[in-house]
Amino acid sequence: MSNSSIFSAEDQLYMSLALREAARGLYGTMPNPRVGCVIVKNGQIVGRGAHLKAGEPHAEVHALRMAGELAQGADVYVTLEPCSHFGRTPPCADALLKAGVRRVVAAMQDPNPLVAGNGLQRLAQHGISVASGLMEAEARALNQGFISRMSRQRPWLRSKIAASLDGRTGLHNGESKWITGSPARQHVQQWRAQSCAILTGVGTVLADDPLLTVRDEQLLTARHGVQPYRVIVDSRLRTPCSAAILQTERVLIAHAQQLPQQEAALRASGAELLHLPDQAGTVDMAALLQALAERQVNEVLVEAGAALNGSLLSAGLVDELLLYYAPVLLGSAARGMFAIPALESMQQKLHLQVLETRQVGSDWFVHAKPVV
Ligand code: AOF
Ligand code: ZN
Repeated sequence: MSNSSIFSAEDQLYMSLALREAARGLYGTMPNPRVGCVIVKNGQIVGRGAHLKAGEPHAEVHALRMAGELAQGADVYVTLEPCSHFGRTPPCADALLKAGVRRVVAAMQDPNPLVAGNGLQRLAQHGISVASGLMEAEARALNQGFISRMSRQRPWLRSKIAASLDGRTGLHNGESKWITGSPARQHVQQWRAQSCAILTGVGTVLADDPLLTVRDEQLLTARHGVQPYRVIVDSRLRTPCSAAILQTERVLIAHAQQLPQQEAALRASGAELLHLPDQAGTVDMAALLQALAERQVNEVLVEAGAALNGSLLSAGLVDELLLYYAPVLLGSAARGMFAIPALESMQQKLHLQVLETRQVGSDWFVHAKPVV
């Protein structure tokens, strides 16, 4: 393959359009990656397409259909290496060969071990000019969850926290509605909508009785009407069968202790139970994430209290922090953001890289990631 120096300004332009196509799948392609494709012939765009839903055609197939005969001798820009395997759909590499394209430029190799370079290799073996790595960072950013599942066997995990400016998430008595305003809460709907699962703790279920669903109709339609899994970390099975969340579908309860009666009652209330290894009296978080990856969960949004956020952070399992700060103060008797063991030296402080800060309504959004 090749490095970026061989790419022209036109290549950049067409790949950026392919990335824009790919973004159309932000809410709908899971568990598949978001992929876009643009086909260019004699300086004209003759085909474009996006993968929109698992089981439906891949981006290249949509773009080839649009291009028809014009695909012969054309250049193809695709945000992920064309697939070479028979999955729910036949290989895109074969469709491109059949269409007689001249050149294929991919933004990145497919991390799926079933493909992993084979798609581009197959094209090259048939005399097609291939290149990879154009706008790779942008392409990876669209599919961090899929890449994480394929390469680390665990989902990409974001912790969302709404806090006061003094870093408090609720009063000492648990009251927390509402700290941030409705624009911030609408913003969170988008993070929920692009996630395969929302993770919370039983403490939050007991205190707030939340649903953790995607409520925005447009976003839910973009997800083909399917709610994300809601996963409750509940080591000792304290979730009451009357919890509102059990009135919804796709609820998983991750537990460590085995309590056959409660298990049966919760199953009868519609939940699916995931029995996981016990780690110091609570569910082993790494095992939970692995179990979610096995269910093809790419992106997890954590909406939980200090205990769960703290244990995920301490275990090094938090990939991003979505922090919404309201311009209010709750005082030091109120609840904090991360329950972690006391630090004994400033050298132990946890460093963050801030990716973005922005005002959302009257609140402040800080997008950060732990520095590992
Ligand atoms: C592409 N173009 O637009 C996408 C690709 O089960 P299937 O047939 O839908 O295959 C899913 C796999 O195909 C997925 O895991 C990833 O490796 C690749 N996705 N490939 O050429 C696309 N969405
Ligand atoms: Zn494909």
